[in-house]
Amino acid sequence: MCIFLCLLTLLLAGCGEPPAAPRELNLYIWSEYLDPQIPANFAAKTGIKVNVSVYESSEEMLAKLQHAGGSSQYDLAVVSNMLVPTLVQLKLIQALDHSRIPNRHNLDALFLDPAYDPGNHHSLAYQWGTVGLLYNKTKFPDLEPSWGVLFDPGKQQGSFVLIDEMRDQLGAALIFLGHSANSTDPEQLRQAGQLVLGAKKSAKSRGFEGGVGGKNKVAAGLADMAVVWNGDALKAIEENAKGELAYLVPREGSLIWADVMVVPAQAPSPGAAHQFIDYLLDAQAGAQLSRFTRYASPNKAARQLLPKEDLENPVLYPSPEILSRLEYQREVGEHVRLYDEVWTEIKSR
Ligand code: N2P
Repeated sequence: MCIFLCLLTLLLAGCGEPPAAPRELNLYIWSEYLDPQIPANFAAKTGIKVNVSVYESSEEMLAKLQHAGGSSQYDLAVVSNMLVPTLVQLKLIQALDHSRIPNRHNLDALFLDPAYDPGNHHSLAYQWGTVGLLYNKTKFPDLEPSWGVLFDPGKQQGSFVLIDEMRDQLGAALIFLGHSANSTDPEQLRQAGQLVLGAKKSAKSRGFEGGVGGKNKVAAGLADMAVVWNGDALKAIEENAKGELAYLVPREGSLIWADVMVVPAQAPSPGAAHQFIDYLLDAQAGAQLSRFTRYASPNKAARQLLPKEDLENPVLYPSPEILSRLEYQREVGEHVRLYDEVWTEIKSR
């Protein structure tokens, strides 16, 4: 009997192997960008616990990966697609093992083999969206749909928050001036910098906020408008019981961006990271993700499970008219130094 019980115990314990170490996955991601139920479901399915750390700007994320040990601390990061070439060049992320991510086929063709990451060697799409203005439409029912409400002192109407995201805020100014948001012309960038500095110094300015900060200020009534991303705007619009808030893409145009999943170079558990990437690319999980983030899904299988109201909501999925005014945000290679200089100058004055 004893022998039988002992054998059974050994068998159940995995033939006497020491119990497996608790499996964990450290994720680094923008704030308010993951339904907490998703990691809970993933843990129930796989036994892997997801520890979520958040950031509010690409600048903060890059500094963490580059100088603060982030590339050996995190297993998975969700970052702007435009930063992928830089992260590869700086050897901060590793190649993905596609054989462990069969659900990658759920992605829309648009996000497969993209220019920022040929062959998707290092990244797979997470969500995509636009840059625009969240504003109080009760106070400003006829708000001019123009970046001029920030950049033209004659057109400023209410108090505003600028976005603490270098490429997005300078991109908006470049577009207002009629230039490309990916300009590498030093003179155009200087002009854009002057505009942003002027906006910062305006009596109507409520300063810079990273990530969800601007939408939180508008939602709390601490500012009349803010430069934000559409999903965060939609969350604020839907949470505002009085229906006072709206989102617009200025008539001069704006930026369209995508965020992607990457595995940091020295990730402690790259296997778990691949498992979670594959889980997030599942149709059900992908639909759940976009229902929570209020951003558009790059996952065509997931989109089939999303409510019609979401797919037809132009804040979430820009209409062809809006799309025609949007410019894809691209990386600018070594010219990013120009952006950094102009941005540092604005922030320090
Ligand atoms: C969600 C932030 C979206 C990231 N709070 C924009 N790239």
